[in-house]
Amino acid sequence: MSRYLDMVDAPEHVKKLTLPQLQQLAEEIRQELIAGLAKGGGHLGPNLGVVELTIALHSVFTTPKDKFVWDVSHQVYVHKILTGRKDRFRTIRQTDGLNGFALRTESEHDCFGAGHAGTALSAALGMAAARDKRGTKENIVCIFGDAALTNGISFEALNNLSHTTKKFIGILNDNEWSIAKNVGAISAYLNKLITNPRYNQLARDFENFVRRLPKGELALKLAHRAEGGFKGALTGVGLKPTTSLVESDGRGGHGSPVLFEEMGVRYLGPIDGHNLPLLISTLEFAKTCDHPIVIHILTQKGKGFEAALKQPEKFHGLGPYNAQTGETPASKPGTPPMYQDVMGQTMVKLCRTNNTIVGITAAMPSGTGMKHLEKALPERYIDVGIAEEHAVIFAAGMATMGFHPVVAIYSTFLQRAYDCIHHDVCLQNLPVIFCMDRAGLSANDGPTHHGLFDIAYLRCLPNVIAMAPANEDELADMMFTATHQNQPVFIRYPRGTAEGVPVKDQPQLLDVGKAQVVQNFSTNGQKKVALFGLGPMNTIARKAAQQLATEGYDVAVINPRFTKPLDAGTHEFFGRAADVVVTLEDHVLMGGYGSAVLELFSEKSVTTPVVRIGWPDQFIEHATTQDELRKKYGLTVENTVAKVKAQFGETPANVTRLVEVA
Ligand SMILES: Cc1ncc(C[n+]2csc(CCOP(=O)(O)OP(=O)(O)O)c2C)c(N)n1
Repeated sequence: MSRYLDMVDAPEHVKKLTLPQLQQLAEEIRQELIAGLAKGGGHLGPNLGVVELTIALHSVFTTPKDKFVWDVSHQVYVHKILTGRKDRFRTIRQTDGLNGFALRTESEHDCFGAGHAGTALSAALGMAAARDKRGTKENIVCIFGDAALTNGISFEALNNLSHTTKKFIGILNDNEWSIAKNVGAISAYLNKLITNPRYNQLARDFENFVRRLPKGELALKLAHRAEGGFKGALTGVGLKPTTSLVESDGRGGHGSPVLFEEMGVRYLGPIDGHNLPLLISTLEFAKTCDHPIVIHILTQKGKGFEAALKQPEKFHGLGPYNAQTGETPASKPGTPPMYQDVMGQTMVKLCRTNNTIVGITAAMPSGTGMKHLEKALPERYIDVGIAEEHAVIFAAGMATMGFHPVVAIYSTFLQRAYDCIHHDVCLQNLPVIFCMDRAGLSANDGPTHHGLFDIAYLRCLPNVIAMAPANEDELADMMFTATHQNQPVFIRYPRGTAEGVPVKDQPQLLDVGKAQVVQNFSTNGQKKVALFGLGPMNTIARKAAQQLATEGYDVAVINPRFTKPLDAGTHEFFGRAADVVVTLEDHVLMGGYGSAVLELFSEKSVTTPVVRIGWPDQFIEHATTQDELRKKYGLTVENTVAKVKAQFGETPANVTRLVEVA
């Protein structure tokens, strides 16, 4: 039987379908999401939750003229399917395939790219302001999750909204989940709002409007069929605001308990986010509003897939799974642990013996491994929501009171808190410990998630100790060492499985600012090469050393451990002793570890040539695996060997964009 999905190649095709056909389309899209992501994985749960919403949006509005701005934009798969990318959908997050997020360069229907949370309201408001200034009429629709409201930027935008434009449509997609269960007062507030029977009635202007629509009576009937509590039951309802109109000065209703209305934004909801006719009617209504409006919809993360409904956190984003059962493959015996789990388990260990330590996450208990602490010692664990800036300043506050807070934030998300790192932590020299996961590539996520800049953005700040472990045991040692410092400490480590090195029961103190000589020169070698492999690149350095040794090179391998303070003595010693120095880092070359070595050599007048291997000055695309990107950009054993040989004039330089010679 042919599917409606097969006939939909563009948003205008959605508009041609009748309501029952759209409902059938929703079902078909769900099946496509479940089957299509099974092999490569992706953000299944969030996308299953927005199928009806996305269909309704494309039924009512017309992109690219109208603009849809998605917060985080991990939930745009359905939008991609409906905007001409259906045939490439199964390539999502793979090499040369669709990106997993909205991307301006991918489609004219993606008006604003994202990957980090909390940006959509500001971006959409900027677009609305621009539209008003140029006097055009397009609709700006901003879709944001309940967890986006744990983020400060969202509130900065809301604060600015009613003073900026009269025409703005916000859709609050409330499924009660961030990646983990949503936390904090706003989450509790939304919960109160949707279980408050006072709102269990339709606003008169909305009702009158809907009644005039062709299928309006049906939508109203569905909307009125509200029985029992909203939360969980997801019965269709359109809510009455406390005051139906915004005051003439742009402010919300007086004394309104509704947060949005106090911000001068008309609130409508909550409505069942899976009720297609009601969604369509509500969006049609929103289109006619001449004041900013937020529609609060209730959706279920993972709707239509039992396994995802049962485990919303796991199915927020995952790797391959069985499309029938939702089961995920067990890891092969002998697979090393994930860095994030070593970090979480080490936290538990450290907290048990040192009661000044606490763990802080910004809505990422699983991704950072802090869930281990949450489980073992919940009183030592704090989830602040998607609020990286707050997390950092909060930690600084705790540090002033004698605590050693460990803030676990992905390298890429920590960028948002740079001023807090500078102004609140480093300037006051406070002993906050930062565990920066995903330092390096997050291959299938792509440029929004690669953590390639932290060495550069941290090493210029005074008071910083910055380290990078070469394996999981060293990560534990570094965390332990960090708890003995009285200044800010940053530890960067990569996504995924570690090296398979046994982790000692009791971590050891490391000498701060001291590199580890993994392998020294032998005395009789001719061509001397010093390989400085930072963090996970130390493995590549060791392998390259083995290969070079078989070809008559005398190779030393150094694990720098610290990018700040740099071990000046060891670097200078090997710099002078070697004929060629190679630095390897999983970081951009500009301003990174290799740059630090060059600065040192310049100061010390070490003139040995330095080959730097790292990422070039460009945003790195997504790909199926890290190895593919490393190969493409030359962060490999082969390229290291080729570059060394080229330095000795032994083979022509194997041209790779990555490698620079100083
Ligand atoms: C600045 C930042 N911090 C953390 C994340 C990780 N992250 C991605 S999606 C997400 C939860 C989003 O929840 P919500 O907005 O409610 O959308 P849902 O997935 O529930 O539909 C988080 C914490 C991020 N993308 N950006």
